[in-house]
Amino acid sequence: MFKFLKEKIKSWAEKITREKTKPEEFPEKTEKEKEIGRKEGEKPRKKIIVPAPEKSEEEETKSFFERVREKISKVKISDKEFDVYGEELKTLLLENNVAFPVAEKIISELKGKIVNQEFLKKEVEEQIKDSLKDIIEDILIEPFDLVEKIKEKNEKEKNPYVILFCGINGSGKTTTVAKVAENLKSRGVSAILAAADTFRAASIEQLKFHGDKIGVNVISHEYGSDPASVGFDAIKYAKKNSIECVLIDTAGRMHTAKNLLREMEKIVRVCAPDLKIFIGESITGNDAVEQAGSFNSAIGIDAIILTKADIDEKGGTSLSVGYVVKKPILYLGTGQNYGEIEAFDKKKFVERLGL
Ligand SMILES: Nc1nc2c(ncn2[C@@H]2O[C@H](COP(=O)(O)OP(=O)(O)OP(=O)(O)O)[C@@H](O)[C@H]2O)c(=O)[nH]1
Ligand SMILES: [Mg+2]
Repeated sequence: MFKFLKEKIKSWAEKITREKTKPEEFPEKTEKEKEIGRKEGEKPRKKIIVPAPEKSEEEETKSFFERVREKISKVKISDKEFDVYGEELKTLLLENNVAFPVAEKIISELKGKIVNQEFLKKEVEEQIKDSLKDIIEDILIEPFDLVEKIKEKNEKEKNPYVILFCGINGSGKTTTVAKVAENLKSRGVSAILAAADTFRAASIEQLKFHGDKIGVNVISHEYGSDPASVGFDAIKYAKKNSIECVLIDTAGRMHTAKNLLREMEKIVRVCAPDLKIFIGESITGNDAVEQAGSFNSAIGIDAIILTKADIDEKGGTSLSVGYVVKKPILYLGTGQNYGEIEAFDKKKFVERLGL
């Protein structure tokens, strides 16, 4: 993820320390001067060989300090200098699917943290990395534990916890519903699935196939029936049978299709879900950010799951989508099998960036 970020920071640190070490008042020797060992026009000096005097202990110590002085001496990064690195960083972030406002925020915060601060030369690289790490950890929203939320509601209201999954066509909703249900089951939470995608051909069979595989019941109606009533019936069934969590799968819909978003509003009104999860593909960058924004305006999403993280080499979607809609990423989908879902972890994310 964030290809070349580590390498970039290393090269900046090298430039920053090198440029500050170069003594401006001593211009570089020309090739000829290097060859003859003196300035052009200067008379050659006689070589006088003086035997090296014995060094006292004090002098040894002094030269040792001289040697380390280079390493521990300090540098400051100027405003002008930072602007060059800032531009490079912006390009790198945008190339890695980071949304524009997020890239701008990272750069302005990094500027605030490192410009005109004194750093030890040997620590420049680490300082830049640490600053970026703090900024990125701050941007990411801390996810909550789903099982805790479910148990909380079950205990307080003696009612099932209802989760609605939404997103555009093919983003991975149905697969994720099955993954989450299997994950809940493995953690001792009973679940039921609602086949509220009554629109796409074979969608009900697809969910039933998953339900059979993971051993979780599926409530379904006919194709073409009202998706809100499928969700409603599933909740009724869960209440009657003391099932702790209802997961409602919905039909994929473009975030720009107003009528389909209105249908989504109806499902929300009828089913009153405790959690509305937007499912986006991590490979799509700005598109996922835009989709999350539209679904959020239409129904007010509470959390995000990004699928296909296993085929995402960039990583910028994770950083941008939560920040733009101010909602946490709960899980990353990391493959096509049920077990291939992992709880989103901020620390792990920055580690993967090499920070
Ligand atoms: N590699 C990978 N593939 C995934 C992941 N999640 C889902 N898929 C695949 O993406 C494709 C679409 O998944 P679905 O779950 O059917 O997507 P959907 O959003 O329900 O699709 P519609 O109902 O048609 O809108 C399938 O081939 C899944 O196997 C993931 O985390 N990684
Ligand atoms: Mg589906």
